[in-house]
Amino acid sequence: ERTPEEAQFDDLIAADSRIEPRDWMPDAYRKTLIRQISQHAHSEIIGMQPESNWITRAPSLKRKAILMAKVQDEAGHGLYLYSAAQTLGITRDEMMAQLIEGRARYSSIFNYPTPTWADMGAIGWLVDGAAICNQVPLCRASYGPYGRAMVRICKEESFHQRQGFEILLELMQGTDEQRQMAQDAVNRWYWPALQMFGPPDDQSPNSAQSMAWNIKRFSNDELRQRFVGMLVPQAEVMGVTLPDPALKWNDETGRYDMSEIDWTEFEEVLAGRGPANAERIRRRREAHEEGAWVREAAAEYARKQAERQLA
Ligand code: FAQ
Repeated sequence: ERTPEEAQFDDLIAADSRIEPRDWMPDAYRKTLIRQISQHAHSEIIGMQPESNWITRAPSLKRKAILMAKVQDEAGHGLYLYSAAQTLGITRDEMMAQLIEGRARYSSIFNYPTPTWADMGAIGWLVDGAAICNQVPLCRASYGPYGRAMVRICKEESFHQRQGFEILLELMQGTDEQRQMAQDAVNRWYWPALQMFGPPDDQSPNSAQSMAWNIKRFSNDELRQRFVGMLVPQAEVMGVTLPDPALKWNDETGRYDMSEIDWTEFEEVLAGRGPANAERIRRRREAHEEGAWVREAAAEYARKQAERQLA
């Protein structure tokens, strides 16, 4: 027998309505949202590092300004998402502790280095492109604060994707060396970008329940297919080759055939053994420690303001 609260929750989900922070929700729903939203927030924050690495070295003042604005947008996304997670009863401090102590997940994609300027193009085109494919359906996620945060985030990610495309397009119209640099960056980012969508459907422990709760709307493999479908015509426009000789539209299945993804690499990165995992966490921890005085000053200011209001 369901309690009235349970029945109300089930009815809201069945009607494809929204669950708000004040509503009763099952513990497992709350837990899965805290897991996904905090991982997402951490990804935005850790995701600032591979690109901020290039702000001082971007090839022109215009490119510096654009890149700085993009990295700042990612910080904003992280903050909305931490706020959305906080409505579920976890504190910012708890989430930050999980991240800097290496106990939290964040997207595998941010554990790869950015050795050339073309990496800024490949990240915008492929990483932000994958982010959009994954996140547009999340605008309809059943949890209100998460879905609403996604709307603005997706608008900004679309702009990021275009700026990445434009960087690569310009390189592809340049010298042989520039074309080679762009192709090399696409070669390095393509497979990790496909891994962003998560494990194959038959190995995705969270998918079925998250879809039943209207958090996820499409499976990991469905979104991966949609992403490849978006890339193929754009790659043609730029003249870059997607590094998969088996990639081909299959009329019979109505899907792209593709080579097997290297899931061992994905597992290694998730286990903390990717090329830049240690560096990303170390840098995040240092930034947190260096920022202690800002947090202390803000807390002291808030305390004084509250005192003044009482007086
Ligand atoms: N990396 O059962 P599933 C961005 C974990 S975009 C690391 O399929 P689920 C924008 C998964 O957490 C990137 N871990 O899980 C930007 C689970 O582990 P757990 C962030 C991964 O949740 C661009 C386990 O594997 N976007 O930041 C990954 O149903 C440029 C089993 O997997 C989001 O977070 C992975 N790639 O589906 C910023 C989107 N894939 O928790 C800066 C929101 C899977 O049980 C610069 N998240 N895992 O220990 C989602 O849509 C989902 O959480 C999925 C995974 C699709 C990522």
